[in-house]
Amino acid sequence: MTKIVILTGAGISAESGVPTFRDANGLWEGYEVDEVATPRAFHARPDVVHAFYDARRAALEGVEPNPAHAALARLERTLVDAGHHVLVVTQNVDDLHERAGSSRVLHMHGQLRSALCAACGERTPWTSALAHGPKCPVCGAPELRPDVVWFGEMPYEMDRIFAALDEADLFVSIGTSGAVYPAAGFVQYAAARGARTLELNLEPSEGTHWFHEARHGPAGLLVPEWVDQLLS
Ligand code: BV8
Repeated sequence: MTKIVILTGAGISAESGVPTFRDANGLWEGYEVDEVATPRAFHARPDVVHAFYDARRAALEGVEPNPAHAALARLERTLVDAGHHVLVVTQNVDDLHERAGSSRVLHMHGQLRSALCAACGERTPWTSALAHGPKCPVCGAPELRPDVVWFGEMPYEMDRIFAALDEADLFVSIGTSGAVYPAAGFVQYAAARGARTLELNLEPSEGTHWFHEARHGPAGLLVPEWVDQLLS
């Protein structure tokens, strides 16, 4: 039985038309992290932070999964049916993995299509804007925030992620710059516990030297190629 953990970042959604963070014309070009992706920013300027996430949530209406997402869904279907384990740990807040058919997906940095109530802590599926202060459907407080993990906040599902990394035979990192922790440290953690590690990225990431193997090119080409190779 084989256990595979796949970490994905903004690069896997780039060919779907979802902007990455640190590429040219990336999200951080238009905004400073400190303006839109910290609790302090939300407390100081909730309007600016809501506008940033409302625009990204709305943009999800116009994008589709690409061949990289589809290949990972095919990998999960084929291997899980054969009794193996496949887990996608995504830093992305889009729902393209799920829309492509992946079901074993952990969103460690949260999701755009979910609203978190700062008053009662309940989550509600959400596809429209939050800036106008809608009431929490559970407790009624007008305290809904984007259900995403900002800098300085604890990423979600860390226990399940480290449990999967402890057992992984193969750790694959797709479309991430390796700039943000704790995700950027997963490769070292997995390798130290005996996993083979592979990077599939447009260009060498900040942590590329930690990988046993690295292939560089667009995910839409590299990921289907790798899945075909693995399944053959
Ligand atoms: C935490 C929110 C602890 C949602 C995001 C110093 C050292 C170590 C750590 C730190 C430090 N100082 C501060 C920290 C902690 C900090 C951190 O790592 N800072 C960095 C900047 C140094 N981390 C945190 O704060 C995390 N929390 O540590 O909590 C804690 C402990 C106790 C109690 C409480 C807390 C929280 C991190 C999460 C922050 N939230 N996003 C959203 O807005 O989306 S991070 C943001 O950047 C995204 O979520 C994304 O996941 C993340 C990384 O970006 P990537 O996905 O890699 O995207 P990027 O644009 O960078 O790269 C794209 C890549 O794709 C590129 O390499 C490109 O070449 C490639 N590519 C492009 N096109 C393609 C492609 N590849 C293939 N095909 C293509 N077509």
